[in-house]
Formats: sequence, C-alpha cells, structure tokens
Amino acid sequence: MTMRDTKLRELDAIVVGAGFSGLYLLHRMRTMGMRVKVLEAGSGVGGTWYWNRYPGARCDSDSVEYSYSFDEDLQREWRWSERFATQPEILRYLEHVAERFDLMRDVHLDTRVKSAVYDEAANRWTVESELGERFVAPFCIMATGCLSSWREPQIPGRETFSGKTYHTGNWPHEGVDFTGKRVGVIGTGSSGIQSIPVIAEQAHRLYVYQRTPNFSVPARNAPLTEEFQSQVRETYGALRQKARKSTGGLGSFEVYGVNGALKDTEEQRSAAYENAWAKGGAAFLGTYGDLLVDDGANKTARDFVHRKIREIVKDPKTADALLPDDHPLGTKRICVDTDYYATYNRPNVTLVNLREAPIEGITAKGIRTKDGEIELDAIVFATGFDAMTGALSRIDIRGRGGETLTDKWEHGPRTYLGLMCAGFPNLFTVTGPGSPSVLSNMTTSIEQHVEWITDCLAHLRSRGLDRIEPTREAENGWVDHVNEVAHMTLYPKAASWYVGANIPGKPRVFMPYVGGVGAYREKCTQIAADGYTGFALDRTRDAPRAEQAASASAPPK
Ligand code: NA7
Repeated sequence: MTMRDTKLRELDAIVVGAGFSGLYLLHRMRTMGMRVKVLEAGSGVGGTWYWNRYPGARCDSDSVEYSYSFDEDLQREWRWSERFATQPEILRYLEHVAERFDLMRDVHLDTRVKSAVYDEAANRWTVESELGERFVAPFCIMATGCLSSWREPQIPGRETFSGKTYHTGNWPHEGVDFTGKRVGVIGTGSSGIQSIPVIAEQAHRLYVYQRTPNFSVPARNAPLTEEFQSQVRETYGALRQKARKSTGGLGSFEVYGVNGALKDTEEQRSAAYENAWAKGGAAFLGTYGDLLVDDGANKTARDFVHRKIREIVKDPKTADALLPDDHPLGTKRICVDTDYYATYNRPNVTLVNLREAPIEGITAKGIRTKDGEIELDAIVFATGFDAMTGALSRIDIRGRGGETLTDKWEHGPRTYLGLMCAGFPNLFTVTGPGSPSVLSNMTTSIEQHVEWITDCLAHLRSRGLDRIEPTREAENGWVDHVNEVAHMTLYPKAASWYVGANIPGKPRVFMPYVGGVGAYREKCTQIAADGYTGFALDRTRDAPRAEQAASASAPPK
C-alpha cells in the first residue's frame, strides 16, 4: 500500500462511488460550475457492474430502460444488443458515459473511503480515504449503491480449504475457467440462479448448496432487433415519462389483471400466467395487480410456478426441494433466469438440500454436510450483500456532535425520503433506505434522486444558503409512513434482505419504500416546490462560497 498525497483538498462537493449515481452526479454538478471529486474504491467506474463479473451476470430490467435518460443523444446513439444486458455490456456503457462526458479527470479510482466527518463549526465534511487522502467540502453525497457490500458467511473451517474460493460480488477480473473442475456454489439468490446454469456447462461437476429455494421466472432473453430498437428510439420520450410515473420505474411494465387474481376463473388465471411465463422477465409479477397485497391471490401464482418447476425438473425429489415454500412470490426479489431449473436435469449437477443436511463445515478438500463430505476444487459464494445500509456502515460517518450513522441506525435506518438524515446536515444518500430504490428500476430512481439533490443544491446557492438538514419530526413521520405502507403489503412476510434478515444481528426493518416510484417522485417534487417542507435550511457564518455562487446557473432539465 502506497501513501498518497495527504494534503487537504477543498471542494464544493464530494461524491462517494462512481456507479450510475456517482457519474451522473458529477456530470450534473459540473454543469452548475461546482468543483466536485468522485471517490471510487474500484480501479474503474461502474460500481455494481464493475465488481459483479460472475458468469451469467446480467440485469433483470430491460436494457433499453436500464440506462440513462438525461441525454437525448446518448439515448439515441447507444445500441443495446440484448433484451437483458450482460454485465460486460453495462460496464462498457458506463465507461462510454464516463468518456463521453469527460468525467474521468474528476474521478479518483482506487480510493476506498474510510470516514466522513462533519465539522459543525465550519459546516464542512472531511472525507478520508484508506490511503490517507483528505477531501473537504460543505456537501457530501453517498452514491455507494444498495448492493455493493458483499458478504461471505462464517462457515467453520473456511480458511482450511485448499481449493479456490470466489464471491459472485467480487469476481476476478481475469475470469475463472472451471473446465474439468468440481465446483460447489453456495446460495440460490439471483447471483446463484444466474451463474449456476453457466458454471454447469463448463464444470466437470457442480454441487448447488441450497438452504432456501427462491422463485425464478424465465428471462426469455434475446437479441434486440434493429426494428425494435428504432421503434424504441421513436417513442423513447414517452416510455421514460411513463417509467417516471409508474410504480416500479419501468415504462414497459403493465399490470394485466388489474381486478385481481381471484376475480378470474382457474382457466383464465392459468392462461394469464402462461402468457406472462412465455413473455418472460420479472413482469410476471404484473400478471395481477394484487399479487403483492393478497396472499390468496399470491398463492395462485405460487402454485403456477410450483407446477412449472415440477414439469421442468425430471427428478421428483430435486423438484420438491426446489419449490419455494417459505415466502409469498415476489416478497423476496424474484429471480430471472435462463435455464435455471432445467440445469438440474444435467447429469453433472447435484442439488444439495441444506434443509435436510446442513453444512457442518468447510474442510481442506471440500464441504462437509450432515450426509458427508463432497470433494471440491472450487467454492463459489453466491451469498449476497449487506443490502442498502452495508456500504454506508462500512464508512465511519459522523454528523453533528460526533454522532455516528451506525449508532443512529442501531434499530434500523432512519431517513427523510431516503435522501437525508436528521443530525447529518448536507449529507445526501442516493437511493437510500426509505426510498423506492431496490423495488424499482434503479436507473429511474437514481436519476430522480440525482436531479432532486442537484436542484436542491442550486436552490441553496441561489438563496445564499449553505446548509440543509431534515427535522426530526419530518424524519420520524417518514419512517412511520415507510413502515405503514410496507405493512399494507405481503413484503414483510419474507425473511429477505429487504428487511436485513440475511445479516445476523441486523435489525429487522423493511428498508425500501413500497409506495411506488411515481407517487414518491410527486412527494419529493412537491416538498421541494413548497420550499423544502420538513427540512431546515440555513446559512452558516462561513458561507462565502454560497454568496459567490449565488449567480451559478441551475442544472439543465
Ligand atoms: P441473495 O439474494 O441474498 O442470495 C443469497 C443466497 O445465499 C441465498 O440463497 C441464501 O440462502 C444463501 N446463503 C447465505 N448464507 C448462507 C449460508 N451460510 N449457507 C447457505 N446458504 C447461504 O444474494 P444475491 O447475490 O443472489 O442477490 C442479491 C441481489 O442482487 C438480487 O436480489 C438482485 O437484486 C441483485 P437463504 O435464503 O439465506 O437461506
């Protein structure tokens, strides 16, 4: 580790993270004439798409919608090759964006942030990297991602394993060749479900260690035809507009049976589910409007998927073990796959049902369960993330009076709108807990947050103000509201990462906002239009820059 230049750098804003959020923030704040640096732990831009390079990694939102809408030329010129873009393609896109808007000169790569401390007297955040570099600015924006802090479970004997180990969330850049190898994959969430069919094609033998089965629907991924692409280009504006007003941030997402699943006959339901299954993708959840609020309705979808699994998987015992039975469909993030269930028909693939035979430990040679030891050359941990709060709690964040964010969030995250926290002035979180974030098409929600934050900064500047912070009352009200709407749905019934259930000791709180992207955007816009209701705005005594910049232009829409 080499020490870097530790002299203090004075800026107008510091952004942590160079994924979709950080790149757009930088671009937009530059247009306002702000001095900004983006601090990024990776050796390249891309965030999630920089780290998650596991075989089969791809997005489960349609590529034409999982992209920026802020620049008309970018939107028209970029060509997505498939319905669901692969990780390399999304990474290429983000690298292209960084180059196109000349962003790299203000992105500090290989810079993992260690702490962010607010100095109340100076109204400044000091952000320090693990290598000792220090950056100072009145505003700090955490663009650290919702699924960026990967976790490996504590399994006894882990360090004794003589083969190779990998985590899907931190995959080697040079790739991994499993040819001729005996591979164990632990975990059957999205990452496991995407990688298992691809690894199975290469490995000599694949053992899938499954603790809890998940619902997965076929992606029906396919190349995008030129005809489709030009049609999208013609109607892009309308599609994006629809996405912004929608529940999940996708303009193409349609709810077919708005009246609810139980209003249809058995035959009608079956036909509706068959139709959605044939179309593919997470849009399956839109088959009926009440799947996530009515357990009876949800059961009809569960039964349908169970039937499909039984039809696809030839060995009845394996099929049974694959049937998700501990949560309503969709209350854990629904997985979108290519040939996942059919992979279990391959002679080189074995499902190890950990409910029957739990893992006892990792040995020098492989994994030992109650039923014995299986020898392996490699173990893949597809064991997920400390979602939504993990990336923030890794950083020592201190607000007024030295209060740490970890202490503030001891019993679960508390934010106003998922954007800011009381006690932490001028600290913003992009797609933070309490906002639609992971329940939506991330790029729609990211753009909304970036635009709201930068508009807010422009508002402050234009009035010679330099500090904004939510009131405790507003924050309490928002936390209650987030909780209340979550409990109107089936979501809290699942022990999911949405409620922190995958992290031992993490408080069980439903973190994202289920109220929908469109309704949420309206609230945020109204709050800003009303002069930032629920926020305290002021001018500290040290505000020369604010005055100086009072004439700075607001960012373009
Ligand atoms: P997930 O969805 O959190 O899945 C993690 C998987 O790992 C899940 O099947 C877990 O089983 C399993 N797991 C975790 N710890 C263990 C241990 N100790 N033993 C056995 N199995 C274990 O993470 P992903 O990376 O797949 O997906 C995260 C999101 O990224 C996804 O939803 C998309 O939005 C993108 P469990 O269910 O806990 O029994």
